Amino acid sequence: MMQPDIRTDWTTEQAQAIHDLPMADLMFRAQTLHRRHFDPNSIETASLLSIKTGGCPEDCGYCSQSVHNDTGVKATRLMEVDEVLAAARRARASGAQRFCMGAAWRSPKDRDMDKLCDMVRGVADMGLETCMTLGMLSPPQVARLKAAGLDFYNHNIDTSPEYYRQIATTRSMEDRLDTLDHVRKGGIKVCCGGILGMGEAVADRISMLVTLATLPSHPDSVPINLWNEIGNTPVQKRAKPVDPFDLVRSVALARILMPASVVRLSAGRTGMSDELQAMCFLAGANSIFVGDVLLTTENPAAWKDQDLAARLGIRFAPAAARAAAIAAE
Ligand code: SAM
Ligand code: DTB
Ligand code: SF4
Repeated sequence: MMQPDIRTDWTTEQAQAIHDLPMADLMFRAQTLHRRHFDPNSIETASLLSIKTGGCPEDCGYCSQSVHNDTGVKATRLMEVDEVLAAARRARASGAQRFCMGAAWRSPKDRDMDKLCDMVRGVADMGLETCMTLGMLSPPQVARLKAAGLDFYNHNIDTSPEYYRQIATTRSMEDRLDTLDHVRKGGIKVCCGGILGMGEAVADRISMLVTLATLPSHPDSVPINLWNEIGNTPVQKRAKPVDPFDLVRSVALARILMPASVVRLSAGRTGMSDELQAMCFLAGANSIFVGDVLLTTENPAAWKDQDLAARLGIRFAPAAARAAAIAAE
């Protein structure tokens, strides 16, 4: 059932006005919506595995895995299914609820599809939620992954439509939106967000969130990544530190524009203080990646996340279950 505070007709002006509210008003509004749709003391955990690293033909200016960026990341072949399943088992044992598999491709080759589908089936059989990020997908590829049991597909718009060309040229925002369309129409849940700190203006962050919030339906998950420094990339040259309060404002705006979506505080947590992460959770972030590495960069150690959760009285629990419980109240 569509709920009254779920809107897909947000304007940039409305979003800007919310973003610029005095912090206490912004946080109150975000918290009110957060508590209406989610248990505010629960956080979802996802684990990432790079199933095919480096050697990517795309020129995304932020990425350690692009052949256009001399970052020292070694290209690997697609992992074997049993290696992936062993990693998923370890992730489950360490408490992850979702297992996300990422490949550095412009798009998967049809010859890889059998292996990818076997990975999805194997991970789903372990009782983990499944997510993949493989680049652009055609509708038949979506249908195959859906039939194998893929729950989520991650495909970020990364930045605003206005700033996009500064970040990547081998693909367009329209290409990204097309894949998102295929994924949504194929019945796989959409995970879509972007990166802050690539030298964009605050207006670009607002525009990116409005773009997400005005898709035909809101992404089920919205990853907010903070630029994780990668030397020798075009983005490293233009990157500007994000004012921590502006990060909180972006998280709160994501929560307010897309109240029933899970907002994931994704890359960049190693550079955030505990207090900043706590403010992001108060502003409506309710998911994190757990595990020592993301794809090629560091993530906080498990003990640090467990310690922070304990100090804040946060439980790690799947979002779907608690959203259903709240809807049934
Ligand atoms: N090839 C696939 C694609 O482009 O969709 C998936 C992999 S890609 C690494 C997944 C997302 O991670 C990117 O869309 C971007 O938003 C985020 N990301 C990549 N490098 C990052 C960095 N250095 N800092 C923060 N986020 C980053
Ligand atoms: C997303 O938005 N963030 C994750 C996931 N989707 C695939 C990836 C973050 C990557 C950070 C850079 C790296 O580790 O290479
Ligand atoms: Fe990196 Fe994905 Fe861009 Fe390839 S398509 S360069 S893996 S972000």
